[in-house]
Amino acid sequence: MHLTSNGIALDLPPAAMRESTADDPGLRARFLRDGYVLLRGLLDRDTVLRLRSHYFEMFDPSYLADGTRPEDGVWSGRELYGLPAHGVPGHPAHLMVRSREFERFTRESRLIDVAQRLLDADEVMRLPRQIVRHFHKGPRASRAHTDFDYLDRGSDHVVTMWIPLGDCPAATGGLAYLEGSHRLAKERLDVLKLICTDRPGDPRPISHDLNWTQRQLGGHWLTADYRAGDVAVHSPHLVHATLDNTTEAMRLSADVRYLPITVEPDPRWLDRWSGDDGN
Ligand SMILES: O=C(O)CCC(=O)C(=O)O
Repeated sequence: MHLTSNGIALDLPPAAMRESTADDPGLRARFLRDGYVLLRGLLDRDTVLRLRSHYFEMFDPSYLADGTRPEDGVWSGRELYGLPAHGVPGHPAHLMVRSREFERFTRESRLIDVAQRLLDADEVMRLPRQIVRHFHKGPRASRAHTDFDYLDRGSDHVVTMWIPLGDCPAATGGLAYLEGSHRLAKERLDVLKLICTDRPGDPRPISHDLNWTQRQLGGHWLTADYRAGDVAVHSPHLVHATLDNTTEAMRLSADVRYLPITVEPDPRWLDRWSGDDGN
C-alpha cells in the first residue's frame, strides 16, 4: 500500500517511530534527542473511545455508515450539506472543544505529569486553544510545518500532545515526523517557506509535498499505527505533517499544548479554538 499526503504518494515508506511508555526514566532525554516521544497506552482506551463517540453522536446519523456505532466513526460517504465549515460555530468540533466531556478529558493528570517531565517544570499550563481535527477519506492532510511558526509570539518552551481519538493506523491519516528536523537551523526552514507555492500569502507551512520537504531537509519521515490511548508529544521545532486518510474509518484527533507557568504564552492561544479564529 502506498501512503499519500495531500494526494502525493510518498516516495519512501515512512520508518517506524520509536515507542516509549510514561514510566521510562529516560523520557526527557529521549524527547530532547528525537524531538518527540510516542507514549503507547498513556490514556484509558475506553475513555478515548467515549469521547470519539460523543463527537460523532453530534452529526446527523446519515453521516455514519449504516449499521455502525458513533464510536466506530465510519463515514457513510455522504457529505452533510448545510453543515458549517469544520470548527466554526455550529460545527460539532466547535461544540466539542467547549464541552464538559472534552474539558474532563484534557484535564487528565497523566497528560500533566508527562508535560511536567518533558518540560522539566514544577507547574505547567494547558493552552486554552485546543484543536479537534477530523478527516474522512480523501486526499487532504496537514502540510509539513513546525508548531513554532504558529506560536511564535510566546516562548518556545512548549510541547504539543497529538492525541488520536480512536485507532489511527497510518492509512487512516496519522501524524508523521521528519526525523531529526528539530535540530535544523531556522534559516533552512525559512528559505523553503519562501518557495512554498501551494499557499501563497501564508508563510507558515513548509509544503504540502512531503517528498520535496524530505529531499530539501534530509532525514526520513516517521510514523506509527496509533491506537486509542496513545499520545505523541513533540517539540515546537520538529517538522511534521499528516497522511491522507484512505480508510472508511474517520480520523479524529486533538492537539493539546502545555508550557511551564513561568514562561510567556503566545496570546493568540489563550482563547478557545474556533475554526475561523484566523490563527
Ligand atoms: O492533526 C493534524 O492534522 C495536524 C496536527 C498538528 O500539526 C499538531 O498537532 O501539531
